[in-house]
Amino acid sequence: MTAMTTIAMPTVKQTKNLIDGKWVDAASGRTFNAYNPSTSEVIAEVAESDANDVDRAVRAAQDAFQGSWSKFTSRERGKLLYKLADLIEDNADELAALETLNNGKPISEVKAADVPLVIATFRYYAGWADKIYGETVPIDSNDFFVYTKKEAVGVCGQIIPWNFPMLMLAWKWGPALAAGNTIILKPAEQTPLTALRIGELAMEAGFPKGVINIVNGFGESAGDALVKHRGVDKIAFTGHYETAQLIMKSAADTLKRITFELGGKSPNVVFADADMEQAVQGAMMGIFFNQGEVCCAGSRLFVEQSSHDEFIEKFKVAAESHRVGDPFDLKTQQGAQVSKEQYEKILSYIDIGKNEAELVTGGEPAQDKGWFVKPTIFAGVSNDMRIAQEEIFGPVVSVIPFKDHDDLIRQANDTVYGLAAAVWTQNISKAMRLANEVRAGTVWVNCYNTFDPAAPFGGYKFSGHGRECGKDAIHNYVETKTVWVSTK
Ligand code: TXE
Repeated sequence: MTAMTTIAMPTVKQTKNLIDGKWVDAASGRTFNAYNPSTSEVIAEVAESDANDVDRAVRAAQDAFQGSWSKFTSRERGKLLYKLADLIEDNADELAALETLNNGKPISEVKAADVPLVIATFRYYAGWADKIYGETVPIDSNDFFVYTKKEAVGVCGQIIPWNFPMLMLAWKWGPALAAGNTIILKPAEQTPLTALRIGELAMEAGFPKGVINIVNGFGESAGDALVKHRGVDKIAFTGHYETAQLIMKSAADTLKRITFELGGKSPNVVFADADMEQAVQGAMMGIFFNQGEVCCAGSRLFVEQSSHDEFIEKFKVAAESHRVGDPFDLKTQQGAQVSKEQYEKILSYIDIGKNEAELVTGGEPAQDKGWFVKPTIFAGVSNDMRIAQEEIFGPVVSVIPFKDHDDLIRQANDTVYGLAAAVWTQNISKAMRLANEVRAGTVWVNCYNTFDPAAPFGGYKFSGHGRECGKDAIHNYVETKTVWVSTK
């Protein structure tokens, strides 16, 4: 590593809550620590919100929804979203460094993937703002003119995770703001810093006070208060399905609209006729991208029996040459896991794996300081093992051999999850048959982890409700109003 290839550490400027256009401490005055996962050092103390802070934010969001924001035309809302995208672009280097500092992911990936996708998402939804409209309805009478309107749902609570802090914010804010809602964001307690910087940029862009509010804090206090608050009309959540189950129960009393983007145990399928080099790279990208902290990670790698041994050999070589280390080094391919809890969770699953299956490579921390885990491959896995069924959310992959298409589909669908799947083959019929039969919200054919704000993303079964991105995400943030006009 040379100084030339390493990016400088950013400074942390904002640690407060954003409520009603002002940066404020938590009402209790309490704070919690934000960490640098690559050193495990504390980098900031952030306002720790409770129900009081959430209540203040909800009132601000209600006032803005009924007042200033309701006066904005759709195109004016779009203009603000374009402006926010421009400001993010102007401050891209700082945001990228802040994301790496607080999340541990490699700066090269933040610059190549996270930041451009965030900007593209805001621009995509800026374009939608004046294209959200209803229909005229041909009912069975000439005595009425009937039409529908699409109206904003209202105050939206958005609870996001720590694996893509900026991108999850953009996926939530973009459609909500385009459709005219107001927002209370609860960033993950592990990674609040980039959300706060984007909050500052949103104020600079000119969003009226109360339209965008950010309350920092923990799920059981700040998150739960948001879910239970009567003034919140909708919750959008990304995280673990067990948390989603709690949220669903807590939201029942107020019958809130809810959408969920949850986890996965996605099958990444390699047929013997695949281009092996390409499939190995696809397997690497599928599981080691973002330290494996990806909801659609290809964590179950199904390999056709006849090419299994050749594949494992090549995959092992590739995993062992994967560069793990300082995320600020531009050459690093895998950084630190986000938190001590996540690091320990991954290591405990590795222990389970060592008892259940055969360790091919990795299986231990990658360095003494910080929360780094070596790229880990288990072979000889059967689909009913815990490492094949439970979401590890780290750089750990289970390789499962399969005999033929029917054997594969049965196993691929034998999971509670249904977020994504991928297939590597040179036979288009095989690929399309799999795409038809797998129960998953996204299917990649000879590619993995490709994203675009225009392409819907979300899950079947325990992987979620509703879709993010694309036109589909707009549906999450609008009510349909039907108007009957008598023409007699
Ligand atoms: O997730 P949580 P955690 C998975 C992954 C990971 C595991 C645990 O397997 O190892 O979940 O991670 C907020 N009411 N994913 O504990 O708890 C919380 O503050 C309201 C997959 O971090 O789901 C944070 O903002 N909110 C995933 C957010 O929910 C609550 C991404 C996510 O936290 C809450 C992250 C409550 N009772 C983890 N409890 C994906 N699908 O991308 C917590 N929160």
